[in-house]
Amino acid sequence: MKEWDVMLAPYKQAVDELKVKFKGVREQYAHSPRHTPIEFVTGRVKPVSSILQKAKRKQIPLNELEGNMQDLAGIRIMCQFVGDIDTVVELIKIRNDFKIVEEIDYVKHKKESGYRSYHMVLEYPVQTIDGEKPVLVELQIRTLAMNFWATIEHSLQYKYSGQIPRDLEERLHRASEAAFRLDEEMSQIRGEVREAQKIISSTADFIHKP
Ligand code: 0O2
Repeated sequence: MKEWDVMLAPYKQAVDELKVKFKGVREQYAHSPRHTPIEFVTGRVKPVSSILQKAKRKQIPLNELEGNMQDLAGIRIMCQFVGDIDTVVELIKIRNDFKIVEEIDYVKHKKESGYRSYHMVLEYPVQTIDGEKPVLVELQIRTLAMNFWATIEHSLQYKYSGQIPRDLEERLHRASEAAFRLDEEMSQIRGEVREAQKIISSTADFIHKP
C-alpha cells in the first residue's frame, strides 16, 4: 500500500493544487459583476481498487500506468448552463500553468450510453523534492444536469458490474434525453435566472453588510 501512496502522491498534489486554482477562478468571478461559469469544483485521485479494475479491463501493465491511465488524477468542474462549458474551456485554454494534451467533446457528440461532458487531459507540472514532474490530469466539465445523470448512471454501472438490465438502460437513455432538454430549457431562460441570482446576491449583501 505504501508504494501506491508514493506513486500517487504527485497526482494528489496536482488535484489539490488545481482545485485551489479553479476555486480561485470562481472566487474572482464572485467579486465581479460577471456571471460565474463555475458552480463548483471537485477532484479526486482514482482509488487503487478502480485503478486495478481499469488496468485489467484495458490491459495496461501496472508498471506502465503513468502516461497510459489518463485519469489517475481527476478534476470536475460543474456549470449551471451549457454555454458556461465553452467559457470554462476558453478560460482553460488561455492559462499557461499546464498543457492541454487531449480534448474530447462529449457534449456535442454524446456517448452511446447517453453520457455528456467536456473532457480535457492536462499535463500539469508538479514541483517535487526531486524536481519538476509532469503528471496527466483528466478534467471533466459538465452542467449540473449532466452531472446528475452521470452520477446516477455510474452508480448503476457499479451496482450491475457494467451489465445494466435492458429496461433500466432504456430508462437511463430517456433520463439522458430529459437532462438534455432540461439544459436546453435552462439555457433559454438563462437571462431570467441570472437576473434572479443578481437580486438574491445583492439582497444577501445588503443583509450581511453592517
Ligand atoms: P471513475 O473514476 O470511476 O469515474 P472508457 O474507455 O470510456 O472507460 P477512457 O477511455 O479512460 O474510459 O476515457 P473516457 O471515455 O474519457 O472516460 C473517462 C471517465 O469519463 C470515466 O472514468 C467516467 O468518469 C467518465 N465517463 C465516460 N463515459 C461515461 C459514461 O458512459 N457514464 C458515466 N457515468 N461516466 C462516464 P471511469 O473510468 O469510469 O472512472
